[in-house]
Amino acid sequence: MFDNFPLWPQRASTMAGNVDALYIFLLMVSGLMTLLISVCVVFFAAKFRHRPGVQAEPIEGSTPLELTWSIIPMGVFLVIFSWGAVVFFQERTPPRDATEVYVVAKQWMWKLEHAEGQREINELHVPVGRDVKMIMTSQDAIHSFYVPAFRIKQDVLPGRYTVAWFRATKPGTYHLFCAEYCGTQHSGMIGSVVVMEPAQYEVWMSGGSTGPLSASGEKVFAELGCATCHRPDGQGRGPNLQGLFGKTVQLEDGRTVTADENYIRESILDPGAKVLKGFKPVMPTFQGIVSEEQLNALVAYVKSLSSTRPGNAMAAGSTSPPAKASAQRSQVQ
Ligand code: HEC
Ligand SMILES: [Cu+2]
Repeated sequence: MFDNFPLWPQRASTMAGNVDALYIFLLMVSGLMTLLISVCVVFFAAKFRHRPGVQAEPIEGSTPLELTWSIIPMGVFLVIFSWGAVVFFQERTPPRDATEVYVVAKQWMWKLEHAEGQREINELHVPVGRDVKMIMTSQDAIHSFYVPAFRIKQDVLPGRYTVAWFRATKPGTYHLFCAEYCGTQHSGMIGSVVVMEPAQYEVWMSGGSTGPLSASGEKVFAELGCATCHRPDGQGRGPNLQGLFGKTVQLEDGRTVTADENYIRESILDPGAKVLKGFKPVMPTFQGIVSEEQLNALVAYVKSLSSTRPGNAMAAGSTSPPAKASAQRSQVQ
């Protein structure tokens, strides 16, 4: 409709329509209120203008009037609140079987690595119609992953993972911006998301992979000696990591936590922060030893050992069947 005068960025994800609908509603409510108030200002200014011989009479309040102007706005605000909450939780909750991409932001570029192993810089190739979950962290300052056409924007912080997801609906190339001022060349920290037809995407995927991310993770796991303590038979000094991801974990201090990406990350960088019940805090920290990329690979590997992630078992190639993995885990616990 507004091809020559675009008021909105393109809508290229399943979220875009929802976000825009809410935004248009907000604009309409604000517009109507502005109109109503301006009309009243002009009307009352004319009607109650000063005239000779007429004296203004103060009034002492009116219950019906006050109820009206309290209840109607409250209703409108509650509509905005619940509608906003629904959209917010949709944006916040990645679907379980989404394809995963690990994102490392640094001054001043985006480094992306697909769970299948493809690496990219400032470019993200995705298929149309598939859920894509991004697991993001920063090597330095705070950045923000922003794709206007998908209506997603998520801060990317050093020292932890944040997550965003989308499902692209239209093939094409879309802007990727950093939306958080992150230093002198912040404005140059831009890239693109290339949405492809599934067949095209398969062709793209088949080139230039070094193997699944979880497989590189398995290598790092062996190289750093993780495997000596974390053995699949549970005979090492550390717990068996089979089936860990997504589980509720009992800690030594009585707390329980969910083993998500951030938990695995923290277990590697700061093992003392959350010590598993029944174990001694003997695991050394790997802070400063593993790079963000190696960390992502380790996280992907530990996830691939889990039965709760069907999507990843495939990517791992060499993992044991889900049922076996969780049985092993429950033996150790
Ligand atoms: C010296 C033995 C040792 C080494 C080496 C070691 N760990 Fe550990 N790890 C442990 C112990 C013991 C625990 C349980 C106590 C704790 O939570 O700190 C643990 C806990 C964990 C947990 C949390 C497990 C759970 O079930 O909650 C993860 C994840 C983990 N380690 C990953 C790794 C990775 C990845 C490496 C290699 C980079 C590694 N570990 C190296 C001994 C070790
Ligand atoms: Cu940035």
